[in-house]
Amino acid sequence: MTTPLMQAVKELALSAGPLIRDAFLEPDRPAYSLKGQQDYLTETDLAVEQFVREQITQRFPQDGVLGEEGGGLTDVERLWIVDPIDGTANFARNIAHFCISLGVMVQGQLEAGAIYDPMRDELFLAGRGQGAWLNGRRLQVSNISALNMASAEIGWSSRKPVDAYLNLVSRTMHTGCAVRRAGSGALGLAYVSAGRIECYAEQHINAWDVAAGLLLVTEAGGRINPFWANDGLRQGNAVLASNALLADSFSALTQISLA
Ligand code: LIP
Repeated sequence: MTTPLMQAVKELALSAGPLIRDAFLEPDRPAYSLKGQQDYLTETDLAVEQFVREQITQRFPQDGVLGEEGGGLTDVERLWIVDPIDGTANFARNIAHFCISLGVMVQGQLEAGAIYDPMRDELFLAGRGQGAWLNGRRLQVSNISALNMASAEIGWSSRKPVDAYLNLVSRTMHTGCAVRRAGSGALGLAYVSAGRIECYAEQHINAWDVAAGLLLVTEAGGRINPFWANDGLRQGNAVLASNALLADSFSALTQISLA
């Protein structure tokens, strides 16, 4: 069953899709800029966030918006947590692995989330107590129970030291687990919910990268860390999302404690 909030987040994510896709396919696209080391920004990030904000303000004038590019107030009854393009580094470098991510939090609890990959036309949708879905098909995390059969994505950004990241990758690969880094935390979490990988971890990530993805993983039967603790909404936090069978093992490996 789809709730009105799931319907709203789905419609908004899908309506932003053509904006992102057309801009990506635009041959003379303006060059990107950097907000920091390896932290990319494009005009499309700004245009899509502006579009999403306008749609939310029109339809839900009472609601608040926290966006990656424009920030926003967070002490509101209902908050939309917006990443206009997650995987901007890929987008900027003509690598078709990115998405829009929208999560809706009501009184501090995630109620609905959508992640839309406009290049693959894949809509990941979840509602609290309503399950996780991909283009209308119900999702379930994988049932792989051995690390040496597993595949994990471990994200990195310049917000954390390189050695901490390399040590984590080394520890994980020494268990026989395959490690990837694809550059979009939101799609990484969506892939855990779809059973495509067993785990997504990152030593620091922001609320807009993970809001929708964390709900997808829990609604698909996976386990997550308490990302929202210690002011995760405003400061970001470490993130760990895993299938149920390997959650404790990945928690030990990543040293990120689970909820
Ligand atoms: C990105 C995340 C990725 C992280 C990057 C960046 P963006 O989000 O998806 O997991 O490693 O540093 O935060 O900037 O593409 O929205």
